[in-house]
Amino acid sequence: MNDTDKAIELIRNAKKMVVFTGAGVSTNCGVPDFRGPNGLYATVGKRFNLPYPEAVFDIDYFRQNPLPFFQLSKEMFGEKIQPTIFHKYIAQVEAEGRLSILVTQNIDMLHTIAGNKKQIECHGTYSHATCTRCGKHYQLADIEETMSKGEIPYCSCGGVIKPDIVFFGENLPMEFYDIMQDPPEADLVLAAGTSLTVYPAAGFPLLYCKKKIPSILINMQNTQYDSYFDYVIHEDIDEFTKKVMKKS
Ligand code: CNA
Repeated sequence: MNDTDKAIELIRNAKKMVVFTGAGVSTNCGVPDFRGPNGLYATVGKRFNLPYPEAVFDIDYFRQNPLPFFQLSKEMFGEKIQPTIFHKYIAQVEAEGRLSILVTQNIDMLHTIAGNKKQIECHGTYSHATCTRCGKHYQLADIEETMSKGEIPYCSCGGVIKPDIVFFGENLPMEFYDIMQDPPEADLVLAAGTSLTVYPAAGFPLLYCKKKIPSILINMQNTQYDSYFDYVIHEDIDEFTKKVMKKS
């Protein structure tokens, strides 16, 4: 059996799967990742006149100049953006009672749209937002029209409304630190579409690798942690998922 076949078998037989996802699981539906071959990091700095690419998600920079973030956000939404084969498969794993926990770094809400509930969006989500001046809470629907034009949404107090996503320089949600302390039980960890470079999130799947729980990484490119995983498959995530779902 080759590594792909072994990984497929492990995924099909898992009863308590931990899944950790990154931007690469959403590239096939048109949401660009950061560090992939067509990633935003190569272009975002120039397009939005940023001092460095990460500034678009840096809280200090956002406080001075929120516009680039909202210009970029415009591109992350749209009616055409729908869950992929992989998102749907992970929702199916949960429906079958085989998901221990899904932790996503993604802010695109596609796992939720696909039907996953047992998940931690460790870098937050666009689904709700908060005024940076008075703290008033908003739902996506309140600011969606303004964001879809790439404009800055303002609160009635005059403050900028910021979607509740985690910027560089901000804390992750408490529930993430809780699972880092006490990781849910698992018989398999599957990391997909992530360069495993953003900490502390990337440390989560590695906890299981260190405990010698069977582990799989599906990612188009090499990562600095490939050697931590039992099976590493450098392939498109949806092409791989099709093989998992194929009737054997
Ligand atoms: P990243 O650093 O951009 O890495 C993505 C990885 O996915 C790269 O190594 C690619 O090789 C790989 N990849 C791209 N397409 C595919 C594919 N079709 N199949 C398999 N692998 C693929 O992204 P990370 O998630 O690791 O970095 C964490 C950041 C990115 C988080 O803070 C996210 O919030 C942020 N981000 C999220 C989104 C989103 O929500 N969709 C988009 C862009 C950035």
